[in-house]
Amino acid sequence: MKFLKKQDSELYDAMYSELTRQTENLELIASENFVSRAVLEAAGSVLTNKYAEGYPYRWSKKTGKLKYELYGRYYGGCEHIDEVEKLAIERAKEIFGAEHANVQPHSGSQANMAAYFALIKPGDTILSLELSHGGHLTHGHPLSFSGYLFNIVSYGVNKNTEQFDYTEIMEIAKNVKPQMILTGASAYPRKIDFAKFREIADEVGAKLVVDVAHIAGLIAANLHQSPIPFADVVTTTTHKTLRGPRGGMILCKEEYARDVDRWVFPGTQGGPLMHIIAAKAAAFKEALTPEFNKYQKQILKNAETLASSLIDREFNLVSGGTDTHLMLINLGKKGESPSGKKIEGALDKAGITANKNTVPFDTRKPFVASGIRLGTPAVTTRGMKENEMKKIAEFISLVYQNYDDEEKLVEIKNEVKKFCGNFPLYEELK
Ligand code: DSN
Repeated sequence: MKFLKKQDSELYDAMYSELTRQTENLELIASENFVSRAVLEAAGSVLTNKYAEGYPYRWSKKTGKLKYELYGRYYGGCEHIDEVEKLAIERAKEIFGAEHANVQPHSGSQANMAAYFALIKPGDTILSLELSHGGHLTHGHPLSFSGYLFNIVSYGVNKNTEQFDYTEIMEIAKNVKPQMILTGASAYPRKIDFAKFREIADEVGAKLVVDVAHIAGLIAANLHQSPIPFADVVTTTTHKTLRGPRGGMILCKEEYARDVDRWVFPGTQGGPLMHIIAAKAAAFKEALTPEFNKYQKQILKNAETLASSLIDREFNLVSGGTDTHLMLINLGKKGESPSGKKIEGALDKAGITANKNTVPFDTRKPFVASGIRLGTPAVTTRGMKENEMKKIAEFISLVYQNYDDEEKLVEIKNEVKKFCGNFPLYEELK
């Protein structure tokens, strides 16, 4: 960052501190990851200079099919940008076996917005997962566009198993008769049966949207059932398990492709972020390699080991464990245990980054919450394996026992820094 350092030391200092934080701390936020240098290069490239409203293709009037050609854009000079977006699209389709991919959504929220608009109308009913049971704000929270524009009815997890009960969800769907059913989650540690959701959607004549933001990498590696054969539209982010730049993407059947495209641009966005689309293309190439497969397998092994080590240390995990990349510690009820907010703060002081999260049937408000969400994608990228997960469980347990002891937390932070030093990250950037 030599130019930035010379021109704007204030900004440089803040950014350099963030690099230090990322390398010295243990990153356990389930939705974060570390991209490769190739992805970083693409994201920080001259492609940020280019406007390219439109698409690198047109829909043929004769055949109704998509045809790559120049002049699908509203700007000149797009001949190279077109190649970049084409690479991203074709690689995305290959990874997921999708009929159509739109790689332009700036984020997962915008991907969701365009997907809903492509399938239903404002005022229609969406049946989606309750936020406090693992859903996402864009799945219907009143403060998000989704809750503002659509009539939202929620399903949750079963009180005993803390997992989906598909018979219960079918009953709710039959009563509600939604126009659209939405599944996928931000904090659900178990696999989701998309075929079951298709059955439910078909029973009530609803469209099915699946938001795979968290588990896209696992799906790409065939370690989780794919929603592609079952969903009308699939949305995702590209930066979580998929390990690309921050951004969104929509995959869909050809019959919805034109509507999806229209609702991304011009429906909800203007110019695509071409540097980010290039970074998506770079990440998608990585996702097509055998190494990526191994990496995803290791994410799961690490999550399993971290979960069982936490259980051995008497932590209570939502649903009793995990079969994905994430888990949720249920700290206990209000008045009987420290809150998620309190433990998140203590972990931060000890150099461990995680986030507070509501647990199903939480007795606290979302900003305080009774849970801590943990994920293994980022630490796995650093090269950590099962033994390190056992050590991480020990760190977490130590923090939990000493959450009010500032001195002890600093001691743990020094240990964490040493531990992370064994797994170099972005060394050449320092
Ligand atoms: N905010 C993301 C997460 O942390 O899970 C979801 O998009």
